[in-house]
Parts: sequence; C-alpha cells; structure tokens
Amino acid sequence: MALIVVAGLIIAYWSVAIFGPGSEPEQAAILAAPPSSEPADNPPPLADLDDGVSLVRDCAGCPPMVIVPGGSFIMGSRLDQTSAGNAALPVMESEMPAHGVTIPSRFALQRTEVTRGQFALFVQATGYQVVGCTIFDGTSWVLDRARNWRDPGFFQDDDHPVVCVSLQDARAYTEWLSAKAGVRYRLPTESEWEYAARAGNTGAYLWGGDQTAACAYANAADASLLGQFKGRALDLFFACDEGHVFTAPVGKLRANTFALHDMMGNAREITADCWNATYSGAPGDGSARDTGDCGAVASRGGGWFDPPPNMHTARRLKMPSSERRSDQGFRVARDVAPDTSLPIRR
Ligand SMILES: [Ca+2]
Ligand SMILES: [Ca+2]
Repeated sequence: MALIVVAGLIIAYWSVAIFGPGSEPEQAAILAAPPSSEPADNPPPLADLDDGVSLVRDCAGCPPMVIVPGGSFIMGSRLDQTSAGNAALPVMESEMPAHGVTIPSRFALQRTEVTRGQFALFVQATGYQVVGCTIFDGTSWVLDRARNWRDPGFFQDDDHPVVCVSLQDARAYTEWLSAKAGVRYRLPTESEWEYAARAGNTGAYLWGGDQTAACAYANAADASLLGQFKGRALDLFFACDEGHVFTAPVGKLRANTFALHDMMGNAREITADCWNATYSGAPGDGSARDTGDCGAVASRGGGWFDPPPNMHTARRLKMPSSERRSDQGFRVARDVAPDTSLPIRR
C-alpha cells in the first residue's frame, strides 16, 4: 500500500500543472495508461432507458428527476482493485477505506446535470450574478474573469450542462428551485452520488474492463479532445470517440441502470459534503459529512477534460468550494417520503 500511495503522489505531482488549480496531489489525476484488461466485477449495465422511464417533475421548469431506490453498497475503492498487479489502476487514499453505506429509502435525483437552460431560469428570476471562470487555455487551467456560465469559452446551448458554477451557486439554485416548487431541493450527498453512479456496479469503471466502451456512457477525454489538444500524451485519453470536445447536450450518452445520464463525464458534479481526505469516520447512512474541510468539496464523476483514471466511479476530486470551472456543474436531489404520491409524468 505504501508503494501505491508513493507512486500515486509522484504521478499526481506531475498532474497538477495539467489539471490546474484545485487539483491537489493526494487526489489529483493520475497520468497513467488505463488498464487494458481490468476484469469487470459485474457486467456493464445494459439499460438504455430513454423510453418508458417514469420521471418526477415538480413544476414547469423543474428538472426531471428519477426515483432512486434505497439500498446498500460498498463506497470507495478496494485495495485489491490494485493488487492484481495493475499499477495503472491505483487506489487513491481519498477513496479508502471502502466501507458499507445504506441509503435508507428512495430519493429523487435529477436525471441529468442541471442544464444551462434550467440555470438561466434561475438567473432570470433572481438576477444572480456569477463572474469569472477557470478555463483550460490549451496549456493549463487559468482564471479568466471575462468568462462565466453564459460564456465558458466553447459553444453551449440550453441543453448542455451549466458549468462555471461553484458550491455557493449550486446551493443558490437549489434554494430558488425549492421556493418555486414547494419541495426542498438540495445537492446529493457524496454517498448518494456514488450509490447512484454505480447503480449496482461494483467495478472500477461503470462500463467494465473494455475502455473503448467508455464512449458509450461518458463524455470524457476521448479522440475528439485529443484532436483539439494535439500533442498531449495518448495515455490521457480513452481510445474511442464520442464526438464531443467540450460539453455534450445532457442525456445524449447511455444511461446507467438507474436511468441516470452523465453521472460519469460531461460536467464534474459538486456534492454536498465537506471534504475529508479519507473515508475514515465517514457516515454509513447516506448522510452528508458536515465536518472536515468545509471550504472544499468532492467533485465527482469527472468531466469532458478528464482522463481515464479520473473516470473511476470511486474517484474523488477535491475542489475549493468557491471554484468555478468550465468542466464543473451539478445535479439536484430531493427527499421522497415513502408514502408520498409523486407527480410522475413521462
Ligand atoms: Ca469527449
Ligand atoms: Ca457528470
């Protein structure tokens, strides 16, 4: 384990210059080739539920939500996921110890990331001001005060995920939405997020061991991104092409077995917990951690710029809570009482 951690730190140190502000050594991307034959612990999910999925929508303009059933899962990475001699698949200390979590009851989670169009309704209604964004300038991630969610430096329409938003911005959106809908919206806890992202999958990657399958599920660093940023190391990219350099319209790629789209990739997603460097002392009941470094959050799922190692389902990226980046957005959750009848619409 010591060797794994030391190797991870060495590689992560190199990654800071590339992955930019907020990427700290203990959690930053690991620039290593993706495994070519990582065995899947269970088969890749087969559901592609674009038709017939029952959705909850609390108001006009409210995001479509999927009901996620309660259940138990193992959160984090197991040490034996690296001990099979595959140095390209290291476990980060922040993902350990793997621990059991029980999500006690069903909850609603937005089917996709919050879109630009949804966020625009909030800004239009409130006059909320968001200034500045950290963008990738072709070499490194830099703060550009002229950029913001309306102009992140690449084309987006209303169906793309809103990016260049911070924890505060995301919370402001949920508070506005709660008042509008009469239902309390919130960010998902980190436990809820990983439970929903895995959707029963226990492997390192949602799509199993075939790295070319990543492009069916996740808009991440692929051949399209490589084409845009030529000259970068090939092992930073999946060997497939989903056709998107920057953000993609939400829901365009395949859903997981909970009918959730883009949990992996497109925009990284802010979760509700205060940052903690490991899972030691983490709650097992699905609740958010409200102690630790509350000036930072775990940004989950990786985004359009992220390389294969950052697309591990368990990967946690520490971000300052005030950070706005052009590869980071969020999705919303809400509680669902067991005996509640829901405004289900197709
Ligand atoms: Ca891509
Ligand atoms: Ca995402």
